[in-house]
Amino acid sequence: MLDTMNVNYDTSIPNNVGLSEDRRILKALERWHPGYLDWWQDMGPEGFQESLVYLRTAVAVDPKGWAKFDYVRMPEYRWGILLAPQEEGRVVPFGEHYGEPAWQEVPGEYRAMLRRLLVIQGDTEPASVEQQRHLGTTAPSLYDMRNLFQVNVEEGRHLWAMVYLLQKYFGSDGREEANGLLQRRSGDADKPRMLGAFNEATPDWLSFFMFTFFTDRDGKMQLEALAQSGFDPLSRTCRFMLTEEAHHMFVGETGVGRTIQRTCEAMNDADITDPTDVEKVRALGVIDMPTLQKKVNLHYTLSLDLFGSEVSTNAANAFNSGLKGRFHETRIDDDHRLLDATYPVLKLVDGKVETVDEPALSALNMRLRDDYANDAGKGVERWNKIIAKTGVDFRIELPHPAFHRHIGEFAGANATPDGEIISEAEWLERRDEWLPSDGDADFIDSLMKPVWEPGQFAGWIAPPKVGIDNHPGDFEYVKIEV
Ligand code: BYC
Ligand code: FE
Ligand code: FE
Repeated sequence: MLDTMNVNYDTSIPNNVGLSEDRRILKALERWHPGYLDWWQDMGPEGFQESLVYLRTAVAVDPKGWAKFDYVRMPEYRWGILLAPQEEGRVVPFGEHYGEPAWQEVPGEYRAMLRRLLVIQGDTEPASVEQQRHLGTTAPSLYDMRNLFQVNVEEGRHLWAMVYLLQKYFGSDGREEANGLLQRRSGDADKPRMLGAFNEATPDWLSFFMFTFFTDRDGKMQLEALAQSGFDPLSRTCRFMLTEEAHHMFVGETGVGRTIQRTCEAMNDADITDPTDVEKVRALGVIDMPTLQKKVNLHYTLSLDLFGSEVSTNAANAFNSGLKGRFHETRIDDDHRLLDATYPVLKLVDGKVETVDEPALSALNMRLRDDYANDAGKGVERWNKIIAKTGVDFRIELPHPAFHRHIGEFAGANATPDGEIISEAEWLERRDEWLPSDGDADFIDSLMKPVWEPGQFAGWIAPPKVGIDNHPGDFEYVKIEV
C-alpha cells in the first residue's frame, strides 16, 4: 500500500501520490517543470536566486512535524505534490449528491465547472509571487526577507498543486490550462491574471503584510470551501494547502502587528498623544495610524471583491453539484442542500443599503464573505489589543462592505467607510481621507530601506517575539552573498 503520510523525495518531483508508479502524469509534470523554472527566474523574486534562504520544506503531511528547515537556493526548492491522507468512507458533504461516496474521478457533467475553479485557484498563486517580486531589495530585516521567500515558494507549490489536478484529471485541455497559468502576468494589459486583486501592485512591505493578512485570508476561505469538495483529490489538496496558508496569514498579522507596535512605542517615547497628528508621527520615521487604517481599507475591500457577486448562480451551481461547499460545511447543522433556506444579503435598494433575504443557494458568496469578514475582524481586534496595551488612543476598524467596491451589489456605488451612500463629487473630494494617497505612498516608500544585518530591523517595525524554528534574534535567515 502507498505510504501517503510521508513524502517521496526520490522522484524529481517530491510527492505522496505515488508519482513513480504513475508514469504518464510524472512525464506530463516533468514536461511542465522547465517552463515553471523559467517562469520562476523571470517572474519570481528579483535577485536573491543564488542566496541561501532558511526555508521549510514539507516532508510529511500530518499536521504535526511536517516541516524540515534548511538553507536552500530558491530555484532548488523541492516543489512537491502533497495531498492530505485519504479519509476512509468520505462522502459528498453537501448539494444534490449529499451522502454519496466522494468522487475519485471527475464526474463528466461537472468537468467544465471544476476545471474553471481549478484554473481560477491556480491563477492566483503565481500572480501573488509576481506581485511581490520586487520586495526582497527593501526587506526590513533578514527575518522578514526569509518569510517573504517562504510565502513565495509555497505559493509556487500551490500552483503545482492545481497543475497536478489539471494534468492528472483533465488530459490535453488540462495541459493547456497548465501552460496558460505560466503565461498570464499580474497587471499585464494584454494577458492579466484572472481576478481583480491579483493585478494590483504590492509596492511596499506594509502592502505585503496587508496582502498576506487580507488576501491570503480570501485564499484560506476559498480553500476551506474547496476542501469540502465532493471531488476528493481537490479536497485533499486543499486540506494540505491550508496548513501552509496559516503561515502566510501569520506573516501578515504579525507584520502589521509589529508595525503598529513600533509606531505606538515611538509615539509614547516622543510624548505624542494625538494619533491623528500625522506629520509629527511621521517625523519619527514610523507609519501613522490613519495611514495604517487607509491601507486596511484598501486591502480589505480589494479582498472582498474576490468573493464575487453576493447573489450568484455560479456559486449555487458549484454547491449543488457538490464541488464547492461552505466554510466548515460538515460542522453546520442543516440539510446541506439549502433547498428552502434563505440568507440575508446586503443590497443597494433605491440608493440605500438594505438587508434582503435571498435563496441561500444563490447567496453562498455572500455567506463565505460574511465568514471571511468575521475571521478578519478577529485579527483586527488582536491589532487593537496591541494598540490598547500601549495606551495609544486609536482603533482600527474594517470598513463597511459598500465602501470602495468593484464587484457585486456595490460596484460603482460611492460609499463612505461607514456605509453611507454619497455623491460622486463628495467621493472624489474625500477619497484621500479613506484610501492611501500618492503622498501616503511616497511617505511609506521613503521608509523602505533595506536592513540586512542579522538581528537588525528597520526603524518602522518592531522585531518579532520569537524567531523561525526557535532560532535566536541574530540568526542569519538569508545568506545573501554566498
Ligand atoms: N475579479 O457569479 P460571480 C488565493 C467574475 S485567493 C474578476 O459573481 P462566482 C491566494 C467571475 O469569474 C483564492 N472577475 O462569481 C491568495 C465570473 O466571470 P465569468 C482564489 C471576477 O463565479 C493570496 C463573473 O465575474 N480561489 O488562493 O460565483 C495569495 C460572475 O461571477 C471577480 C478562488 O477564488 C473578481 N474579483 O465567484 C495567493 C476559488 N469576481 O465566468 C493565493 C475559485 C467574480 O462569467 N473561484 N468575477 O466570465 C471561485 O470560487 C469563484 O470563481 C469566485 C467568483 C469566488 C472567484
Ligand atoms: Fe496559495
Ligand atoms: Fe497564501
